[in-house]
Amino acid sequence: MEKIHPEHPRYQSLIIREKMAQAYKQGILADTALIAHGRGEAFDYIIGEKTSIPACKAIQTAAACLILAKNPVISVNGNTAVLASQELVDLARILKAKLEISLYYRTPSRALKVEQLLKSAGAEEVLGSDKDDYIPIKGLKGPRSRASPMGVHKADVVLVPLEDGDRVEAFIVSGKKVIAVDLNPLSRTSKNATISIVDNVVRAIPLLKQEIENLKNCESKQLQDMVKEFDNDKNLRESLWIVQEGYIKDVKL
Ligand code: PTJ
Repeated sequence: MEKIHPEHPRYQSLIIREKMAQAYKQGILADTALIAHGRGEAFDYIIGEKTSIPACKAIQTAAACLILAKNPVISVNGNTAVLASQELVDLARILKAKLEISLYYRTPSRALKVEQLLKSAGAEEVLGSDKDDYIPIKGLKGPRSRASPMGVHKADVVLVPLEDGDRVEAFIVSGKKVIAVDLNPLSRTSKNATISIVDNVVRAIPLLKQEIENLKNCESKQLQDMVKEFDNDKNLRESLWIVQEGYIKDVKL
């Protein structure tokens, strides 16, 4: 591997790319995970690799929603485990939320490796391992329908960084609130979620943690109003506008 210099203008992005490549070689990631990451990188590049104002608004609302939740569950796939396991474990601890492995391309070996990553980041309990019982999520088929009876099935709020659109739809149909983190404001995940954070998980999860600390002593009524007033479609339109602006401002016609 060639050394990446900290002076490189896209240093962080290249370091993350390298981390993903290593995780793929270690068998933590599915092969298509790198394609998914590349799509995320493309959107991130266009928005200037920083958290936008609409994303901040969505993060604040998500924090309020998670504080109000009775049974919050954080769903963890391969990409998010590699990019943010420590932050997800911290978030679960602060919220008393459950961590549940959910793999689109599930194999016993990948499930075990994701579990080990979360445990080495300090997680005491990780649901969704191969030892766990499971009940299929209604409306989904195959290994990705798998869900722990103690996890998302019981959840009122599910945090899903990098989720598949079908699962989000199934959660919404079953009456849960879904908080998504997806750099693509046009994805089915973003469009169907209750609150969509259009930002990179590496920035969004630490900001979410910080915002939960900021809001945790607020009155429930204030938090409820924040969630009620949030308009996800409007917020997504604002994020999309930023994607278009990012593109236009860099092209000299
Ligand atoms: O670990 P598994 O088996 O569950 O597989 C995970 C992947 C990501 C491979 C699987 O869920 C998948 O195929 O995802 P998609 O349908 O390609 O969607 C990935 C979405 O995440 C795209 O809309 C990307 O723009 C977005 N994305 C990628 N990297 C990031 C991201 N969003 C936020 N932060 C990122 N770092």
